[in-house]
Amino acid sequence: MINLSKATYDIRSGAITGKDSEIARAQRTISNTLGMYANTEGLDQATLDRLNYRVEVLKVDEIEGGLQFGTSYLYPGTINGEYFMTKGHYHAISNRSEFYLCLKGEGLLVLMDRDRRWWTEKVLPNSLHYIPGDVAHRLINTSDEILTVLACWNSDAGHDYASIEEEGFSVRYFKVDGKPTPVEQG
Ligand code: PAN
Ligand code: ZN
Repeated sequence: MINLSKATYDIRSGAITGKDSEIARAQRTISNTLGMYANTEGLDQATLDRLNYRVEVLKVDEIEGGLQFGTSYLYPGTINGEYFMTKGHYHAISNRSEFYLCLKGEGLLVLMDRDRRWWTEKVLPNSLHYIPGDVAHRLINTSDEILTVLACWNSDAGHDYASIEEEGFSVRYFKVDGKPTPVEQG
């Protein structure tokens, strides 16, 4: 059981502090996430080594009724024109929902239901997003700064990445003439 008496949350930066043993930190470089981009030809080593995103999450018990709390930091950039993004997932217990709250940066939250219908919500400082169960979700950074997003979700939800790895999202976003432009994938 986690004791949060020493944990703090900096609402400006998203930083979670507390006992190291109670905070999980993970990061993904572009080389870790290559498979999700449409075109990865011609990338140099410096690009492959860039940070795509990192997360900080409190290590709470993954029990029914529990809540998970974390911050995602999505870096700015494009891969052959496609904006940096998170892997995206459904929840493993599919009906589990989630809140996102943007602290800094600008981007899009791409949402997709089980029938592959997609829609987006604009993510910008203080925007609050409710992600219902059975909806896949992915963040896209369309700005030049780190997109920082607080997330709170059912701690037993789990992450189903495999469905997205196999089928992808039904839309991708590219920077065309400086603007986010959707390209439907079917
Ligand atoms: C978020 C995400 C986080 C990283 O905390 O896990 O933004 O994205 P991926 O998990 O898709 O790599 C969340 O949605 N948790 O459920
Ligand atoms: Zn989620």
